[in-house]
Amino acid sequence: MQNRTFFMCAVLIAALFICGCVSAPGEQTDDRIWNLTLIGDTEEVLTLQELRSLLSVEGYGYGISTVGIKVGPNTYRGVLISDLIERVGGMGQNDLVYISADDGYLWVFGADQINGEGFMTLNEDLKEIPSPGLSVICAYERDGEIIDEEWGGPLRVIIISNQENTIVEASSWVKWVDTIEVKRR
Ligand SMILES: Nc1nc2c(c(=O)[nH]1)N[C@H]1C(S)=C(S)[C@@H](COP(=O)(O)O)O[C@H]1N2
Ligand SMILES: [Mo]
Repeated sequence: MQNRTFFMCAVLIAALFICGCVSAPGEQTDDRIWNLTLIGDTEEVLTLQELRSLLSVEGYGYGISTVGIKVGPNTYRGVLISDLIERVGGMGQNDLVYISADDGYLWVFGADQINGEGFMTLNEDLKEIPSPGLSVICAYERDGEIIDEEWGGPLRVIIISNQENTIVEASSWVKWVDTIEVKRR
């Protein structure tokens, strides 16, 4: 009888692994269904899984909301917005990039910002400091974990820095990103 119970448990655990309900430690799974639409000279729709297969970058994200609440620092991983834009024809110096979400939120970035320039950066005492290397990414991982919906996941715009203690304004950190569009001017 004991043998039989043990056997049934082993079969159950094996079945859970096979159906993906249990994953091996350190393995990232994110089976959420999400589409990211890129619009430029051409159009492309990427699934979450396709986005995660692209070349990614990592950095520190430390934001401050308009009401003065600091969030971070955390590490974020994602794909450079500039790389995504290249896939649909790139952008000129005068073009703008509209990044939006289904809740109606929209943030407009200039070409310099897409390349990490022209953002205000602050130190821990909220004094303005010269900007270190910044990048604007479409993030899908925060501190090595998938980004939950409450935090703006599965995809959120994050301005990342190579320095842990650099604070940027978080109003451009669009949550639940679903469309990135290049507007020619
Ligand atoms: N989709 C979406 N993204 C958004 C917003 C929003 O209303 N909708 N608010 C923005 C503003 S103004 C700020 S300050 C931060 C707030 O981030 P938090 O909600 O994680 O604190 O998210 C930004 N991203
Ligand atoms: Mo805000």
